[in-house]
Amino acid sequence: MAFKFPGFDFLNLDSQLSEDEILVRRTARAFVEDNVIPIIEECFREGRFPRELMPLMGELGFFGANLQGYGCAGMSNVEYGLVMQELERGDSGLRSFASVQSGLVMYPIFTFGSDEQKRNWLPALAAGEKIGCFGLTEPGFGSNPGGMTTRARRAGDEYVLNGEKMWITSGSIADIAVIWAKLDGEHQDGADDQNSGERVRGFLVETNRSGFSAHEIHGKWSLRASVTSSLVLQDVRVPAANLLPGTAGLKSPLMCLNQARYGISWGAIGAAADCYNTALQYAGARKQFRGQPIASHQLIQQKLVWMATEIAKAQLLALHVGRLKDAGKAAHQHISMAKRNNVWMALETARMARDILGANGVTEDFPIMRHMMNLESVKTYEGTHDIHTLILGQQLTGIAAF
Ligand code: TGC
Ligand code: FAD
Repeated sequence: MAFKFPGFDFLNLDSQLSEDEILVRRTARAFVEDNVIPIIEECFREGRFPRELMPLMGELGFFGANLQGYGCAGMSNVEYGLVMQELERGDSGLRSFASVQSGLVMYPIFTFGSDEQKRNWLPALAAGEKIGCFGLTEPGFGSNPGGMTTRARRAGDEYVLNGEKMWITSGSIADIAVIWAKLDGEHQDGADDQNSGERVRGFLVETNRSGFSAHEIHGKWSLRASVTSSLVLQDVRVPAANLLPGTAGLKSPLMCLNQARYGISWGAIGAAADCYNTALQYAGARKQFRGQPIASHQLIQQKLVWMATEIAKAQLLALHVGRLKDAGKAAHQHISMAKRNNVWMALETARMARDILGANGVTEDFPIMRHMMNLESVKTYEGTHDIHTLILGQQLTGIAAF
């Protein structure tokens, strides 16, 4: 049972949004209401990614929304954030798909790619006709991607790639994989093999190439409406033209992560607002002790007030970072603060909201437990909560504690 979602705007933040921004949010909210809410519990239960929604999402301009040209919608970063907020109100898995397609596949092609790569891939990715994935994490290197062992070796007019990637969103449904690998042959001393990211480069790997295989990871209790896979690259040969020519070191994939982390900071607000709204409505209807609605009890009100305050603060943070990003002034540490805070806030909100629903809260009749399980992944991916703590700690103290 899903209560009608009225949005959340305690601080009248809509007064800070332009008409275009409100229109974009309305469009994304209607898309979620009409197309996602009716099917999402079943998708989650069945472990099914709703691929059938991709063409419509493409038509609505949700992929690569904040990029210009090549069939992209050319939205501002705030508009892009509002889309992510609405998608994650539906389900984190859908927002995940859009984050990867937009921030981790289209953004690197747009930013580091050749004209030919942009022309070949961006329009089809924007339309949702082609699907992309982003391979950075490896079985042995998650928080520390600089240690990656995937290698690319130049052989004539080709590169040969070998390695394994893990936990890759959309991996086994992707047409194209952005693979991060260390380039062999430039430094032969091996001294930087352990951890340096200097030799990291991005490659476009068509997933039908010989030696490439993707294997779906089953058994997740989180993001069940999203595909997660491992990738194996065994002597995969790609033309030299598949190197993303603008990539230069670990900084390049980290720049992509900024795009996705920024979107998550908005998305988490959507999940939190859905949990809060469900708890508020439920508390008004559910009666315990002397026929009183549980909303009349002080401890319930305290929880609702905590949630509403934290969601409002998270909205301010996301909007401010979005405005900074639109002005070209967002540092990656600003984005870390927003991702870290807003995902934590959403997970705490989901747990409190679940509590307010009592036993009903653990069922699929309400969206809270699904959001909560999803948010456990969101807390971990794109830099764990604690890694963002250390990024911010480094910024404050000047000391890297990784
Ligand atoms: P470090 O030496 O600190 O940095 C290397 C160079 O990069 C610069 N830099 C950044 N630049 C842009 N954006 C950022 N966010 C940046 N962070 C660092 C840095 O200034 C340096 O530049 P330069 O010029 O000095 O060379 O690198 P390190 O190896 O010590 O690692 C730093 C650390 C731990 C912060 C980083 O590796 C990290 O962020 N780790 C977390 C890994 C992560 O987030 N993985 C995400 C994988 S993708 C994913 O999860 C997708 S989920 C998608 C979904 O379904 O929604
Ligand atoms: P680890 O790095 O092993 O960390 C384990 C624990 O140790 C964490 O609590 C961490 O905070 C802590 N820790 C690690 N180092 C330190 C330290 N120095 N100090 C203190 N604590 C530390 N990756 C991709 O490349 N592409 C994707 O599309 C993608 N999609 C994903 C989808 C899902 C559903 C999930 C769950 C993950 C996905 N990931 C993806 C991987 C994700 O980015 C990693 O899981 C994440 O970066 C953490 O890496 P790890 O799981 O190896 O944990």
